[in-house]
Amino acid sequence: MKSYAAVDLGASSGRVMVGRVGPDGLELTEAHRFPNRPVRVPEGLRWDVLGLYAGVLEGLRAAGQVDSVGIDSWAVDYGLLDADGALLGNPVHYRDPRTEGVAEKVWATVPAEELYAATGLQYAPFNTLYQLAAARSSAQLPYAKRLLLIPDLLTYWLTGEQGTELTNASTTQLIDPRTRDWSHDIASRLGIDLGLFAPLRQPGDPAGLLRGEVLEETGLSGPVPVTAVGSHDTASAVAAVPAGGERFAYICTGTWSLAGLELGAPVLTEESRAANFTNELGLDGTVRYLRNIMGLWLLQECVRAWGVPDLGALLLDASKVPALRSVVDAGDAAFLAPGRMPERIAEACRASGQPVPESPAEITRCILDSLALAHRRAIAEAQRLADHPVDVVHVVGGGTRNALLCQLTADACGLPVVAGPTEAAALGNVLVQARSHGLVEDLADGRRLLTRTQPLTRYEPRGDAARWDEAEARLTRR
Ligand code: ADP
Ligand code: LRH
Repeated sequence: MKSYAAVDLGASSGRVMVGRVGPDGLELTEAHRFPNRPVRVPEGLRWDVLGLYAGVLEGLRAAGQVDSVGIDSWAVDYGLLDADGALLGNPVHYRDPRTEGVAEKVWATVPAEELYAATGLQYAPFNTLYQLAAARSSAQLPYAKRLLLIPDLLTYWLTGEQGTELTNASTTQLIDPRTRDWSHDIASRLGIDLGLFAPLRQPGDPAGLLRGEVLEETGLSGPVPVTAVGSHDTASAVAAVPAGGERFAYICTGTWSLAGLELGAPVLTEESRAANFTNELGLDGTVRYLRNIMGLWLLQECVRAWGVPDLGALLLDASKVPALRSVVDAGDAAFLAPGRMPERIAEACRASGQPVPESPAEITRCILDSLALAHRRAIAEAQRLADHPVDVVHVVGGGTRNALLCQLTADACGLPVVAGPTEAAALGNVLVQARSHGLVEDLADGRRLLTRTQPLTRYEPRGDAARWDEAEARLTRR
């Protein structure tokens, strides 16, 4: 039996989970959970990365003696280090408005079509490439000698060793998904110095040992290795989709909904670009072909505005509101920024000539119907664009605790939904560590282990496709 600490930092909370893996099974327990609250300072929206690191240390102390540690987090964001290896300022949050209008300037040098053909990444204003273009005019960038993506930064603080883990590097928009290496051509045309990045690491590679000070602070006895995992949380979550075979779609539901397919090669067609599908890199040569949907962020922001303490009661009330009265485009980047979410949703309904939801239950229902609709659209389009049909949709992440969302997703997609595991990213993180110790053979073996050991719930579609078609038409005819 081996124990692995999986540090999983989502946009809404961080957790340190312990996975115990042996010949007969896998058991996951939570050692520590802490909120991840972005902070608004005069310069903009920032991550409290020192607070997160403190949460990681506290979590490792609570985890107790482990055989290895792995770290995954949300994508695209980074810290800059100076020549002494010290962090230059708080990492900028991907919802910070500094990238507004930047993409157009980038496209004047490398047209959007060429950028997609070379990197396979969907357009999102926060891709690291656009963040770096926005940072060019900052006073800080000239002092930066190293750029570490968030999980790599925390790994550096834990071990003193620097690297750039590949799955997360693929969200920078500076990686070629065919070669799975840096796109030197794109970087040089945009004046981005790839020397800022530490050498690439593959999931499973060693990433150093916990430093003496860290051992002291956490009460662990060394040596404790840190293992590079799929450090993009979505890469880890997809690795933990308990699917057999290839005919499955997945939705990683949390702050975001990431809906799509696992493929053996990227889809780089112009049609795919126009549909804004991304090709992020996964474990073992796989590609995550998916679309970003605003996800439960919409609900999180409303709950924050309402100060609702009991999500369960709100979801129960929402389940009694008539279905599909009003829907919004849950893929719309207009919902990216924080603030005024109930009003923004109401305004979107009014603008599309639909009834305006008013009570928290009505707005919640509108959000869940809209998410299910966006899930349906993403999965249907992904199958068509990749020519890869599926028979089942796997839902993983925090949204698996929302039975209404899972049922609506099954109804909207017209496919069975298998919900679970909830802590998929942590489980994917554990599986990669277990594999580097020879306890799991490959991706398929890890998935079989999860199917055997994790609680899963199945939702059958309740066939009313025409109602979903009609709701979709309300959004597309605008
Ligand atoms: P992230 O990793 O992006 O921080 P999570 O995967 O932890 O997100 O999912 C968080 C979301 O899960 C919350 O926004 C909430 O909507 C949902 N969730 C968490 N607990 C519950 C619950 N008890 N019932 C319903 N939904 C829940
Ligand atoms: C989910 C996630 C997603 C990215 C976003 C920035 O946590 O990593 O895959 O697109 O954060």
